[in-house]
Amino acid sequence: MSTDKQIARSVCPLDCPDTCGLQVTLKEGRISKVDGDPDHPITQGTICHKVRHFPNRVYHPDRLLYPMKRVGPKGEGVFERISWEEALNEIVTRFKETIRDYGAESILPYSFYGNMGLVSNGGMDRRFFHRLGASRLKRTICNTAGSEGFQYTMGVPGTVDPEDTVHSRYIILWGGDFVSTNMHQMIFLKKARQRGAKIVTIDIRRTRTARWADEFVQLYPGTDAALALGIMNIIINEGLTNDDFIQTFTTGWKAFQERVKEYPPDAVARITGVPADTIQRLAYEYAKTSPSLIRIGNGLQHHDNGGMTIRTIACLPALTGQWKYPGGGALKGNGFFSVNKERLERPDLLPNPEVRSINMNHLGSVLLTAEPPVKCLFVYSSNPAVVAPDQEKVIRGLLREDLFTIVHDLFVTDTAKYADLILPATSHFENLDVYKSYWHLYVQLSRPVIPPQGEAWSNHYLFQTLANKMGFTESCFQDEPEEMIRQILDNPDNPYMKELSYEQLQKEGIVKLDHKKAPIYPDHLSKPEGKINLFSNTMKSRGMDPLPSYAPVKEGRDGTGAYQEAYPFMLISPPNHQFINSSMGNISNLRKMERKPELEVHPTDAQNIGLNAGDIACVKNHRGSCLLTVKVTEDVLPGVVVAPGLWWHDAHPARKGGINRLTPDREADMGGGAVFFSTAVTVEKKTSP
Ligand SMILES: Nc1nc2c(c(=O)[nH]1)N[C@H]1C(S)=C(S)[C@@H](COP(=O)(O)OP(=O)(O)OC[C@H]3O[C@@H](n4cnc5c(=O)[nH]c(N)nc54)[C@H](O)[C@@H]3O)O[C@H]1N2
Ligand SMILES: Nc1nc2c(c(=O)[nH]1)N[C@H]1C(S)=C(S)[C@@H](COP(=O)(O)OP(=O)(O)OC[C@H]3O[C@@H](n4cnc5c(=O)[nH]c(N)nc54)[C@H](O)[C@@H]3O)O[C@H]1N2
Ligand code: SF4
Ligand SMILES: [Mo]
Repeated sequence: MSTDKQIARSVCPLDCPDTCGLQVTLKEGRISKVDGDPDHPITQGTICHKVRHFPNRVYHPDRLLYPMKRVGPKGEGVFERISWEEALNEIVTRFKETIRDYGAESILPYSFYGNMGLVSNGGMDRRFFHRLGASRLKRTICNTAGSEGFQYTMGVPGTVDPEDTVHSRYIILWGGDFVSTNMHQMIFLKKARQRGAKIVTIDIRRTRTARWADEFVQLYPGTDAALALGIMNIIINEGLTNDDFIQTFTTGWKAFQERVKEYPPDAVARITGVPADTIQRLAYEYAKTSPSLIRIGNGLQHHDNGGMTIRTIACLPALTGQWKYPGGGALKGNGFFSVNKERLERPDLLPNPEVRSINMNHLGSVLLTAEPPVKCLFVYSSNPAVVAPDQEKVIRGLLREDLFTIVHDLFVTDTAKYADLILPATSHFENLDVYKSYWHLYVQLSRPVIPPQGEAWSNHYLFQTLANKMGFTESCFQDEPEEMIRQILDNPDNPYMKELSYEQLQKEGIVKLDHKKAPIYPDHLSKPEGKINLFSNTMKSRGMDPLPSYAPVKEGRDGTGAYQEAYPFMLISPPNHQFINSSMGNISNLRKMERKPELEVHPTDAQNIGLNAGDIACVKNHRGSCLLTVKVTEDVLPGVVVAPGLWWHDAHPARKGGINRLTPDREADMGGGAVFFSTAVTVEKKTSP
C-alpha cells in the first residue's frame, strides 16, 4: 500500500440543503475518493452518488484551466488561450470605457449558488460591483417567493431543527422530491417511521419520494393553497382545533375562519383533483396526530401563486398547536444563521445608492431592452443559458455583438460559449471557506485540500485582484479569506451566533448554532406582532390580501379547472436525481444514469397525440420549443407533462437548447420569485428531422 495516502475533511459546496461533511482521500496529492464524513452529525458517513463522482469533476478533461478569449462567432465556443494579465487588462479597459460612455449601470453582475461557500458566493464580488457602481442583481431564481410567504405567517425564517424531526409522528412532505434533493432528511424520517410515524407525500408527480412514502396524494399543479385551505376547513368544522394555542399565539382567528369557509371539501376537490374523502381523511389524520410536521419543498413556490401557497400552508400547524412540540410545526429552511450583510457586502461603497436593481429572472428581456443598455455582463457561479427562464430571449441577448460578456466558471458551460472572455475558477477543494446549510443548523469550515488547478482563481481572488487593478484603495479590498470568514461569523445581532468564532471552527471544524438560545417553541414565534399571523397586518399595509387564499396560476388550468385551448398541457421541469441544477450535467457517468432529457406523458395523452415511448416530442408554446424523448407513464396526471433535469444543451436532440426555452420570466406573487412550473405547452410528435 502506498504510504502517501492522506485523509482530509471538506464540505460539499453544491446548492443542496444537506451541506454534507466530506471525507477526501488523497493519493500523491490528488483526490482519489470522496466519501461522507463519518463524524459529521448529519451526514454520518453517507453522501449522494453525485458527489462520489467529484474527482471526475475536479480532474475533468474539459476543466477550464486558463483564461481564454473568443476567436469565433458567439455561441460556437471557439476560444484561444491568453494570459491572466491580458484578460485583466481587457476587463479593466472595457469597464472604464463602458462607464465613460454609458455609465456604470451598464455593467451587470450575474451570479448564483454554483458554490455555496459564504466567502465564494457573496463577499469580495459584492464589494467590487458596489464600488464600481454597477447595476445590482436581485437573486430571485430559487426561493424568494416562498421565504417571503413563510415569513408573513411566521414572522421568523427559522423554525424546526431537522434533527428534531425524528420525533414527528405524522409527516407531510409537500412539494419536494426529498429522496433526490435532501437525502439526509429522509434518514431522519426513516427513524421517525421506525418509531411509528406515517409519511404522506403531496406532489403533482409520483416521485421517488412519493414511492417511499406511506401515502401519495397527487394534485393538479399550482393548487396546493386550495388543498391547505380545504384541510383547514375540515379541521375547523370537525372541532379539531387547539383553541388555547390559537388564542394565545395567533392573530385574526375570526376573519381567518370566515375565509376558510370559502373552501369546502367538494370545491377543493374540483380545484385540486384530490377526492373529497381523501381530503377529509388527510385533515383528520393530520389534526389528530402530534407532533405533526410539514416539510415544505421548493417546488411549490415556482408557481405564480407560490408565495401565498407557502404562506397558507404555514398556517396549518398553528390550528392544532403543533409548534409546542419538538418535531412539530413546518420546516422550510434554516433561518437561524444570518450574516451582517452591511459589513460583508459593503453597499455603502455604492457611488449612487439609487442604482437600478435587476431581477435575475428577467435576464433575457434586460439584455434585449434595458435602458441604459447592459453593455458588460459578468457571469460567475451560475449558468443562465441553461437555468434562467425564457431561454430563447436569454440566448438572443447573449448573441448581441455589442455586449461584452465575461464568464468565470470551472467549465465552458452553455453560457460560457457566448462569452468574449472565459476565466478559470477553482473548485471548492482549492479554497478556504465557511459553509452554512439552508436546512440543518451546523456551520462548517473547509480548508483547501489541493492547490489551484492550472491557472484557476477563486471568486475571492478574482474580484480582489480586479479591485486592485481598477485602483480601488479602500482597505476592505485587502481582506483575505480568513478575515472575511471572521466578518461573516461576527453578527452580534443574531442570538444564535453569539459564541461562534473562527477559532472554534478551526478547532472543531463543525459547530451547531445554538437555537436553544432563543427557543422557537413557542415564545419566539413571530415578529413584529409577536404571534403567528393568520391575518397579516404587514400584508395588508402592502396592499396584499391579508388572509390565506388560493388564486389559479396564470397558464394552464383556469379557476374552473378548464385548460387553455392553445396550450393544453402544464409542463413541470423539476430537478433530477444525478445533477444539481446544471452542475454535474457534464459528468458522463451521471449523464448515462439519467439517460437523456425525457418528457413524461400520461398513457391517455400519449394515445391521443399518437406518441409512443422513445419518440421525439416537440414541446412548444409562444416562447419557444424543446425536443425531448417520450416516456409514457402513469406517474403523471393527464394534462400534465414532466421534464426532469436541467440538461446541457448538447444533450437535447438537435442540440437546440433546453427546457427553459418554454418557461415564463414572469414574477411570482411575492419576492420577485421565478415561476418555472407555471408553464403551459402543446405537445406534438416530431416527424421531420
Ligand atoms: N438531486 C438534486 N438535488 C437538488 C437539486 C438538483 O437539481 N438535483 N437542486 C437543489 C436546489 S437549487 C433546490 S432549490 C432544491 C429543490 O428541491 P425541492 O425542495 O425538492 O424542490 P423542487 O425539486 O424544486 O420541487 C420539485 C418537486 O415539486 C413538485 N411540484 C411541482 N409543482 C408542484 C405543485 O404545484 N404542487 C406540488 N405539491 N408539487 C409540485 C415536483 O413534481 C417535484 O417533485 O434541491 C436542491 N437539491
Ligand atoms: N426549468 C427549471 N429551471 C430552474 C429550476 C427548475 O427546477 N426548473 N431550478 C432553479 C433553481 S431552484 C436554481 S437554485 C437555479 C440554479 O442555477 P445556478 O445557480 O446557475 O446553478 P448551476 O446550473 O448549477 O450553475 C452553477 C455554475 O457555477 C459554476 N461554479 C461552481 N463553483 C464555482 C465557483 O467557485 N466559482 C465560479 N465562478 N463558478 C462556480 C458551476 O460550474 C456551474 O456552471 O436554477 C433554476 N432553474
Ligand atoms: S449534493 Fe447534497 S447530498 Fe450530495 S454530498 Fe452534496 S450536500 Fe450531500
Ligand atoms: Mo434552488
